[in-house]
Amino acid sequence: MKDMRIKQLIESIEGAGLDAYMVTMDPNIIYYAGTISGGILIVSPEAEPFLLASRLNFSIAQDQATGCEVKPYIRKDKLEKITVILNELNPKKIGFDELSLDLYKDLGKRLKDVELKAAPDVVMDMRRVKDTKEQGLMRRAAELADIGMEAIRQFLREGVREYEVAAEASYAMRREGAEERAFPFIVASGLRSAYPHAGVTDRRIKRGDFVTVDMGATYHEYQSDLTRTFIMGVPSDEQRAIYDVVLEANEVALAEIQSGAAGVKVDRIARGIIESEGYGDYFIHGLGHGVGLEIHEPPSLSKTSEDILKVGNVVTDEPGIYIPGFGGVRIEDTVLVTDSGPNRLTRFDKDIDAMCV
Ligand SMILES: [Mn+2]
Repeated sequence: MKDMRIKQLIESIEGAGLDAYMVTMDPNIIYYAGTISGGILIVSPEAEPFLLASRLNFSIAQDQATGCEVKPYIRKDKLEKITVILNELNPKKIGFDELSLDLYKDLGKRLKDVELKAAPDVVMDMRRVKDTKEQGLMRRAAELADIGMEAIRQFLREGVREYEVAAEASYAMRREGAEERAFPFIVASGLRSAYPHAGVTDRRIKRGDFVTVDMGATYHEYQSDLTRTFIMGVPSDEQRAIYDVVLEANEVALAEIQSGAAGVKVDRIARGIIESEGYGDYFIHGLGHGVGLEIHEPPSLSKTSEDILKVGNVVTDEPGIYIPGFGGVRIEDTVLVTDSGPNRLTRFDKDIDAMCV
């Protein structure tokens, strides 16, 4: 019996002019087959879907997978098993989301007169619009991130190290049910706050520092993404000026995260605010990205985005200003597009007074 999502996938495969499709990315296997087993899901309009799972994950795949027949493979016979299933379908054109170069070459040799075509949109398009159940999971993932950020606010003081800050958030979220951190945390203090992707070091936090914390939680495989910049003590005039600009950009952009809005336009509005205050050269990334089973997925809010927002999309709103040798500020929320406008899933405070510790 084919699951609803697999039925829709088959329509997309046909719409893209493909005879079969290989789903290989773990988040896509979760989405279409309902299992965290990984493996390769082979779908075609002509046959029952097959999930090839490694012997190690065969048992979990059998227990969890819906809408497909599960078969095991071992490393040695993986290529052979894929080839046998695909050859029976007699396809001319096979799409895939992602393939290693080795597998791409090996399959190309074995499947004669078959075109292998990268077609990630075929599987990604449906994932953009979150259904009610997914929205509930993402709401909880966002709450867990808020819990982690609150643990940080309680813990932050002069002299603690960045890695201790990260550990506090991680523990607070996991004891409330987060499965895993959504991605490696960023705790960027002092001059390091000028690095958008700073990681975490053993640096001790000092009075006067900006401390940018970028983190998220995973809940039932769904992610959240939350960034706040704390200020250690009383902000200087320049710190306050930068913080105010980023906050204004974040809040004005939030109101624009509406069904029908172009990703490029929402980015432009936030960027315009930062440019008009003279910090345009220091906003060095896009305004936001989609979130779901992956921490970065379509649609995007950026200078080059071709996306139009729809009800059910979940995107981040994360303007930032990064001044080398001085420091930086980023303020990020995870936002759901609803038919009554933007719904901020991460709820943590962002007024400057609430961020001074
Ligand atoms: Mn983000």
